[in-house]
Amino acid sequence: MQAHDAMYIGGEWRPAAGPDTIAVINPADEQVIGHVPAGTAEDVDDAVRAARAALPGWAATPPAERGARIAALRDALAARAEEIAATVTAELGSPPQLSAVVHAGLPIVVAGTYAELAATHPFEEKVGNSTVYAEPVGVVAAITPWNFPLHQVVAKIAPALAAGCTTVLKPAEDTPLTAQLFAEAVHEAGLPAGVFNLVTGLGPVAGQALAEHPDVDLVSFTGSTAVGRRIGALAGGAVKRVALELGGKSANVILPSADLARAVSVGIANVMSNSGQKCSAWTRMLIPADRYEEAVELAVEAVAKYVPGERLGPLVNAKQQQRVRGYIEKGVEEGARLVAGGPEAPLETGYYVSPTVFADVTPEMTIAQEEIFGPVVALLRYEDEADALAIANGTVYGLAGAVWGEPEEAVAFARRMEAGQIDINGGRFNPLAPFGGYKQSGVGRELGTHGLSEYLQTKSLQF
Ligand code: TXE
Repeated sequence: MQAHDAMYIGGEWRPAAGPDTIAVINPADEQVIGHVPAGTAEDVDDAVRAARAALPGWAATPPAERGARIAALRDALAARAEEIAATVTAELGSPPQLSAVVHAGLPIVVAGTYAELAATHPFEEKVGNSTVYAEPVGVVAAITPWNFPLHQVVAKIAPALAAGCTTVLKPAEDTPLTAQLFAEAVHEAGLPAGVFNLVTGLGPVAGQALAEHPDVDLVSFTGSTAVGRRIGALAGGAVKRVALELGGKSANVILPSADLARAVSVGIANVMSNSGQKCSAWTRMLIPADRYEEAVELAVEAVAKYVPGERLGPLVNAKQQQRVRGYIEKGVEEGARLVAGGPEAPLETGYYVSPTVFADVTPEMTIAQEEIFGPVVALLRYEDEADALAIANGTVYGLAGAVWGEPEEAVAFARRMEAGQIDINGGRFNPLAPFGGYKQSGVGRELGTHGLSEYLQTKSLQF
């Protein structure tokens, strides 16, 4: 794995201000695969200055031309798809198939949507006797997590660039190599110097410095609720724009009219994919009481396919492994019935967690309330639809969900759920559909025109 020992700032790889580095570890075998610089406030300042200097030129570039540059970025990512997939597998531990299709494939699609939206979005509209201009917010700070190392980056940087903003990225310390590949793609695509800048580093140092920087106009953060709250408070204090994409505890609601076998197997697959490290994972399965035991059997059968080290990758680091194993112990302590998996590590090497299913989970248990972020599914029973709705809406989160059943009933139920994105009978991913949370799952939306609007502010001229 070729790591840069520099920051990408102002269109070039510059040495970091300080000597410290961060070791990047392959979570499947615990081997160090590279080192990247641990950025400081000085590097962040350098990057923000470069972004500020590039702003007037990029903001004034015609949107169609910005779209053409983003299309070139998409092509540069596509040309590197294999390298990206291999890098994600090396630093996140995801199985090669998942890395190729999702981790490398999805961001290419998303970048393509913004190449097009930049060219077609109405940045200028007549409203009665006014002309309304959609203008870039300014310098954007993007702070991203490790669970989708490239997607999280593209879902912020592509719409920001389409809007005419300039950007500084601080990627997660666990997955900086994929971010460096992204910077290489930006360079190859010929984006003007300073439009995109990369500072690798630790969250509480480089991340914090970026979030607090007075010359940043908008902070877009995806990560833990704890850090999201702090960033939200900082942004509120400085009266600057903020977008927060935080945790989830999504409900997979199986109505009596559903195809139970399909709902259970797709539901289990949803949580096992990326080893459960997905804020939108349907971690609570809600099952009608009279079909409950049947669903438990189906879930146990479905989860057996996820063999650690084969179809199921490790968790990203030892801390996350410990955290998830702690939640499994908590589930047992609080009286849930373990029907698959458990807290013991399934393999000696690598940060693996056994695919785990809990039955007899009640809504107030910790494992039914808190985000676990691992391959752990809670099976809850409900008596009637009102009960199902109360359970589904009964957490502080509201990111995603699923409903299975007769289509009209399923839609009617979904409309009453407090969640931002819900799949009906399986659904199909749509890169243009807005993604983001109700309640404490966050503020703002990503993807499509809603994602673009986050990076725009309006000015109206009256005639
Ligand atoms: O998150 P952090 P962690 C949830 C998930 C997981 C938990 C902890 O439940 O178990 O969070 O994960 C940067 N100022 N999600 O510890 O610390 C950090 O460097 C500015 C959900 O990895 O929030 C990284 O770039 N930035 C989630 C990013 O924040 C700071 C995805 C996320 O790391 C900072 C990941 C600070 N003070 C975790 N401290 C999702 N919504 O998809 C850290 N960072």
